[in-house]
Amino acid sequence: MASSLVLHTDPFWVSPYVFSAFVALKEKGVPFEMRVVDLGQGDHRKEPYRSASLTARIPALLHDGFWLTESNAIDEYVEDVFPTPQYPRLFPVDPQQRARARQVMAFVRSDLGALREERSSETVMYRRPVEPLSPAATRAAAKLFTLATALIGDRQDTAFGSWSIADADLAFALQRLVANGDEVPAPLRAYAQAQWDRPSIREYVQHPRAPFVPYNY
Ligand SMILES: N[C@@H](CCC(=O)N[C@@H](CS)C(=O)NCC(=O)O)C(=O)O
Repeated sequence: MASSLVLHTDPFWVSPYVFSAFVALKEKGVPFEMRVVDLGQGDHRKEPYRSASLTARIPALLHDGFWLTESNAIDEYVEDVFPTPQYPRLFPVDPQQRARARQVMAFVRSDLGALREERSSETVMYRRPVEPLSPAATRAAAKLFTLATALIGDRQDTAFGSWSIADADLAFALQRLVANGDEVPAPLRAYAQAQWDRPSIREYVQHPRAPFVPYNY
């Protein structure tokens, strides 16, 4: 029997975390359904979603009755249950590169707070107007550039020699600046744009969106 996969998303498809899980599933080539959770209506805090998800957040993956939240956990789970060689690889094979990819994924989720605040994912997907970067966000951008430059150098295509899900996450972080017309070193800009052209990523970015309505969780 074919397995059943549902990925729960916000209504506007702006979550960088849904983005990562969506790209992971698309890269694996497995069929899945997208189900909208209306965060503006607080549907993530209502039952049964709240208890099933454990964290009352999106994304949540529902796989044959198993619920999982936290996008990096979803990415790793998808890698485990749809393994190579039958399915394409999401993480580097070398343990140190694999660890580095996880490091990058943790970094873009837990660091860069001012940048994530001032260049929110809504500004990336909807091109909403932004103010000049604050000193704190400028420092965060510089930190991101240092990390990305160390990984990409002049290579411009992937961080680890062949594509990994960390590339999608790193490109999203860079697109916070690229899409908003901020200054980004040319090789990083080229890398971020090349990632945006990848079919799995383009499908998420170009998904039709309703006009954005700001909402509080
Ligand atoms: N660390 C989580 C973050 C998920 C997250 O922050 N999701 C937001 C939307 S982008 C959410 O569900 N917010 C609702 C809330 O916190 O009440 C992940 O990587 O999946």
